[in-house]
Amino acid sequence: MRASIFTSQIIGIASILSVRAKPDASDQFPPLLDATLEELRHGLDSGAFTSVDLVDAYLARINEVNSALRPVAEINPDARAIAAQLDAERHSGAAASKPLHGVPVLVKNNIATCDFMNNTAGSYALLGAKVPEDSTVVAKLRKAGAIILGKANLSQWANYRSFNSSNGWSAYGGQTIGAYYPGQDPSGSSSGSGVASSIGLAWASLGTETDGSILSPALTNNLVGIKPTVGLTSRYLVIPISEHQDTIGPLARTVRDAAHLLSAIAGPDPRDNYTSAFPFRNVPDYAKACNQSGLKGRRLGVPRNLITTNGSDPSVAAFESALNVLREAGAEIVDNLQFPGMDILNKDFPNAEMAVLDADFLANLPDKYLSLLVSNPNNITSLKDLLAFTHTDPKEDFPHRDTRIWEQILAEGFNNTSSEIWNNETTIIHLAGHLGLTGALKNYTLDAVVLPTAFIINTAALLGTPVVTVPLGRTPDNTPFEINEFGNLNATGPNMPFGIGFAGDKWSEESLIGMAFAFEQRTQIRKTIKPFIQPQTELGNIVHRKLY
Ligand SMILES: *[C@@H]1O[C@H](CO)[C@@H](O)[C@H](O)[C@H]1NC(C)=O
Ligand SMILES: *[C@@H]1O[C@H](CO)[C@@H](O)[C@H](O)[C@H]1NC(C)=O
Ligand SMILES: *[C@@H]1O[C@H](CO)[C@@H](O)[C@H](O)[C@H]1NC(C)=O
Ligand SMILES: *[C@@H]1O[C@H](CO)[C@@H](O)[C@H](O)[C@H]1NC(C)=O
Ligand SMILES: *[C@@H]1O[C@H](CO)[C@@H](O)[C@H](O)[C@H]1NC(C)=O
Ligand SMILES: *[C@@H]1O[C@H](CO)[C@@H](O)[C@H](O)[C@H]1NC(C)=O
Ligand SMILES: *[C@@H]1O[C@H](CO)[C@@H](O)[C@H](O)[C@H]1NC(C)=O
Ligand SMILES: *[C@@H]1O[C@H](CO)[C@@H](O)[C@H](O)[C@H]1NC(C)=O
Ligand SMILES: *[C@@H]1O[C@H](CO)[C@@H](O)[C@H](O)[C@H]1NC(C)=O
Ligand SMILES: *[C@@H]1O[C@H](CO)[C@@H](O)[C@H](O)[C@H]1NC(C)=O
Ligand SMILES: *[C@@H]1O[C@H](CO)[C@@H](O)[C@H](O)[C@H]1NC(C)=O
Ligand SMILES: CC(=O)N[C@H]1CO[C@H](CO)[C@@H](O)[C@@H]1O
Repeated sequence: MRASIFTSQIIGIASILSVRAKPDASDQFPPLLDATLEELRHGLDSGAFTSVDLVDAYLARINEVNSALRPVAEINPDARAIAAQLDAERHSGAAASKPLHGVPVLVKNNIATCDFMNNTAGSYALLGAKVPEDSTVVAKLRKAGAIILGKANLSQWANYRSFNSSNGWSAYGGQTIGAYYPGQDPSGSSSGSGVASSIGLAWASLGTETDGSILSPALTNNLVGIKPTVGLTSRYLVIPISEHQDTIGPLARTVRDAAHLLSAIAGPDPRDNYTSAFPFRNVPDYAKACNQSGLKGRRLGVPRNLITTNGSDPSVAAFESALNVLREAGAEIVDNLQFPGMDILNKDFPNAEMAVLDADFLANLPDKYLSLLVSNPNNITSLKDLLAFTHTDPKEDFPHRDTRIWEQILAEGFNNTSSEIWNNETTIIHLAGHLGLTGALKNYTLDAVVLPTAFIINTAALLGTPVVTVPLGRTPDNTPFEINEFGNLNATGPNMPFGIGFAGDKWSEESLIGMAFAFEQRTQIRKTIKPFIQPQTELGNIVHRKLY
């Protein structure tokens, strides 16, 4: 941690200067733990600070905590130069049309950037490999004016390697740890994106989800997360697991900020054919959906059989109170629904999802990523190559962390054109859809379903449908801590955040964001939950140091 005496000396000296220079400048330094896009843009546009200041402040904050928490795997060596260029552009008036102009963002380390940063999914196998261009979502971020500050650590291979690893660990980035309790399991696989956004190491971050990897770290790290409809955001040059389920989305501190980030990355892309189903003429301005009345007149279903825990689970207790908030905001709660298909799926077809993911990974990893590399120093062109590399390089921590998912895939030998896989897909759509989410939305004319987020993740993953999660509460101070299965993190304990999830049909993000916003504005739970560790550097320290 930064030495606090040093910080306070700088504040002490500089605040005198700032009073002389610009009486209200310090009012324009939003605390970086919570700073919103609106606050950052206001400070940048009014000249209270520059994008270079902002990059310097975030880099200092990362340096303060990264050895303890490991959320960041790489820093963009160009970040400061890009910020300087954007500062110059702002002076020439070009910033107005770019919604994220000069604002630093982190991206998960499976989303490729065509610059000096590596894209490795946390493995040494891909270190030094080069992509032909930016991933589509990163190209869009740059077009919107964002600064790619660095790469966020993740559960290695987005958690598609081992049956016995830990959330947030990768060979390349080390073990990510959550900021709300000593040794907190950060959840995964977008672990670094979650921890970094939660304590203000950037404005916001991108994660990816196949089954829970945005929503779970978002709820665990006291954040808003949007898991978009599969096909709303392009997967081009993002290291895949499954074309059926992968999607890229924001982890941010407010619904409005997450909405801004979603609009920046959404839209059709000829290089990802799932985006050809994009139904809108233009990319929606999702921030416009943030409406205090977003819950008014909405019909929200509660599929009780998905809550597979009892009433003493604090997230369930908080959810019961939240239902009253939703009612008071004008929503109609259609309670005691069932998704019978999810019980059948869990009981009779427990391996259906993994059969599809396995077949997809085998086909998609080489075709949609490895074969596109323009430089591939370790000659990794197939899952077989990757397995061999991982078994021989000691940094990959094998066999302490196994490779059983890959061994299973290669032993099964099903590819994505096998009829068995097609049968699994149709079974999933029938059970999770017709006898689950899509059936209930239709049968009861619902706008969405609502649950403690953890319980809706799987249904939405199977169907490729969207979910927005918002902070709902935290575990009480007297919660006993419990070690995770791998034995290196606290899986439960006091002060661990959880969320409420709004789930709807494909392409219903605007409506879900409206509901999430209306809930967030009425409850403002994020700010009541405090991290036990956070960096101390603020914009004032950076700006004032320069004045001095
Ligand atoms: C990317 O990896 C190479 C090693 O192959 C390393 O030299 C370089 O510093 C890495 N880039 C960044 C931005 O860390
Ligand atoms: C879990 O929390 C306990 C109590 O705060 C702490 O002593 C312990 O070091 C933590 N465990 C890990 C693995 O960090
Ligand atoms: C994309 O291509 C796959 C495989 O050819 C196909 O199954 C899928 O339906 C296509 N998606 C769209 C939205 O066209
Ligand atoms: C918010 O929603 C209400 C009710 O649907 C609508 O009348 C109002 O115009 C909306 N406000 C904004 C700012 O979009
Ligand atoms: C209820 O859930 C809590 C928290 O998950 C757990 O500690 C407790 O053992 C459960 N009780 C029963 C009766 O299942
Ligand atoms: C199978 O995977 C290949 C390689 O990514 C892809 O081109 C093809 O469209 C996929 N087919 C199906 C039916 O998913
Ligand atoms: C990769 O392949 C190239 C060309 O065949 C070869 O020169 C190089 O030694 C290989 N690298 C590794 C690490 O096997
Ligand atoms: C993980 O699995 C491997 C292979 O099954 C085993 O050798 C290793 O001991 C396991 N590690 C842990 C920490 O359980
Ligand atoms: C897929 O598997 C079938 C047999 O299961 C085989 O005939 C076919 O060639 C395989 N296709 C690819 C692209 O590997
Ligand atoms: C799912 O795929 C597996 C192969 O991984 C196959 O054995 C099984 O029959 C399939 N299940 C269904 C419901 O088709
Ligand atoms: C919706 O209605 C259909 C037809 O009555 C029924 O088969 C299905 O189970 C219902 N789905 C849900 C989730 O209620
Ligand atoms: C930017 C940064 O701090 N990267 C670190 C991430 O974690 C690995 C493993 O602990 C370090 O080697 C990197 O320096």
